[in-house]
Amino acid sequence: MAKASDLLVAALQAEGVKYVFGIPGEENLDLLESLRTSGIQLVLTRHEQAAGFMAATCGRLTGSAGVCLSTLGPGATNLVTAAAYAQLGAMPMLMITGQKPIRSSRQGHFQIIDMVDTLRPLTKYTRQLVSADSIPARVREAFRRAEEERPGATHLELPQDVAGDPTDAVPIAKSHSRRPVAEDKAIARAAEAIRDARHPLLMIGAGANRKTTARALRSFVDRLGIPFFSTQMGKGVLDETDPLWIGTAALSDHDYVHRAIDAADCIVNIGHDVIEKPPFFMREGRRTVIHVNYDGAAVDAVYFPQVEVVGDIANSVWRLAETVEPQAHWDFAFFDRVRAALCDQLQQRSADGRFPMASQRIVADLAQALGPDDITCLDNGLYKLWFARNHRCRRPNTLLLDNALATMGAGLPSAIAARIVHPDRKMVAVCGDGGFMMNSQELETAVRLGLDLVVLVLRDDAYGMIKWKQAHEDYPNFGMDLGNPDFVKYAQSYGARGHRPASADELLPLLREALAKPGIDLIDVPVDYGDDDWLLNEEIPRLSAAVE
Ligand SMILES: Cc1ncc(C[n+]2csc(CCOP(=O)(O)OP(=O)(O)O)c2C)c(N)n1
Repeated sequence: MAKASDLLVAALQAEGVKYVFGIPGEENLDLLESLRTSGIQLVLTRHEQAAGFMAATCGRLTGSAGVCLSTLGPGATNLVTAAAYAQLGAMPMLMITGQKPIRSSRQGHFQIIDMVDTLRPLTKYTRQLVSADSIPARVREAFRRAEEERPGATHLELPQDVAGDPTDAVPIAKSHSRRPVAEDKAIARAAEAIRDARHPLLMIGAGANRKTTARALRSFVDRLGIPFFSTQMGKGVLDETDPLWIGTAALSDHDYVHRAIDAADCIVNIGHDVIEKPPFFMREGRRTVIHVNYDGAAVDAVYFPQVEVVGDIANSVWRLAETVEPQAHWDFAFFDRVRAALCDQLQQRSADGRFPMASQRIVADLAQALGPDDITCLDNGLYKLWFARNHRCRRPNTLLLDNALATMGAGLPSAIAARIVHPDRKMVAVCGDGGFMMNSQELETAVRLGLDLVVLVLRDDAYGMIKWKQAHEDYPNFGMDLGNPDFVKYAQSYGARGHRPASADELLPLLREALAKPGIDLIDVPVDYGDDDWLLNEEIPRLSAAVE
């Protein structure tokens, strides 16, 4: 007879799991042994939070739940931020945590935290596995919930005594279900609204970032020629070098894209996820908004779409593309002028020679060094705004950023996971000196796994994003400056290579060289955010307002 932990591992295999990220404790020893003899790879990390970020990123890239593992108590509480990251970011992830024996224990409450309840607000499903025979159904349900729209985090707790229980139960096979599709009448109504508009505009949100939806959107845009913009997490679903692209809603307002939004009389809103800041505020009577999503619109003061197409997004987009014909009265002339002006502005500072470097130059240099399928993983800091706004993605999921929890510390772990999932693609993590140090220990994981990665650490010796906001609000500089290790030596101490350019012109050759070599290369790039406030709050609003 097998034991419960073998059954759990068999159930993971039935779900197609290839990796489990985490740090086991003594309560997981049965499970660890079951993993050892399975085909699943244990990716041992140096912090459970990083393991959670990695599992969530696996889920984000594949659509199948990534799995992470921890012991009870302190290991499990270290997963809390990663649970929030997956849950808010709609990334399918299953957390498996250990627990003391539940039938009898001689250790009092040592290390015991009620993780099932602790994780309740941060998960779609959280259960203790109370018997071996309950494992097949619990695991299947945990995967179903994690992967079903809207995806998110789930949690199973395996107590030490249950893990060793004998069982002859077998896993439940993965089911294949199709999502319901929108009603014909809803498609007809939306089609009519698009036809009747003079300046229709397409918005691509985080929920549109699914494989089949990207294909459907491509044919929608090719057939109808309607210009599009995206939110930060909708980036790359459509090629942003396309002549119909008119920007990313990266700033809250007063950017070029907002001029186009203001001029649109119909916005087809594909896959908007309320977790992202609203890319536009509705005003009564100004325009028709068509909500195309898996679920109905959660209405609030700024979002109350008049037309809803609820059902599988890819299917709705296909059917809309087939139902609507391009209309002679559609007028995209202003959108074209917005796009031309935006593309001009995106060149500003792209070859700037200042050192410490301008973020816009860093974004431009990285774009030159990477191919269209290569992936950039961002941590959170001021530079994220510039990458979201200025970087033009060619393919889905090639700029992995977190505009949901917007946590610091996920840049390096997400790049590690992305490289594991896509060993054929070049991978770059871009972190601030603050965010990098929150999970920099994972350099050891990357070196141990023999991964090829480039890590850019943008060094301003401060928590720059908050320092910028502090200055913008006229507070004196206080509490935001920090010291750093010597990042070159720091990288070397892990067995990675460390580099520090001495001028702006050295960055691009360094990047190319690092990307061409196997192993881990860290590049310490001094960054100058000195006039970002002026650029973001005066220059871009002034230039974008001038488009006629
Ligand atoms: C875990 C976490 N702590 C704090 C914050 C708030 N926060 C957002 S950006 C930021 C500063 C980031 O500094 P750094 O990583 O050095 O990047 P920079 O903005 O300087 O480029 C802080 C403290 C956060 N988002 N996540």
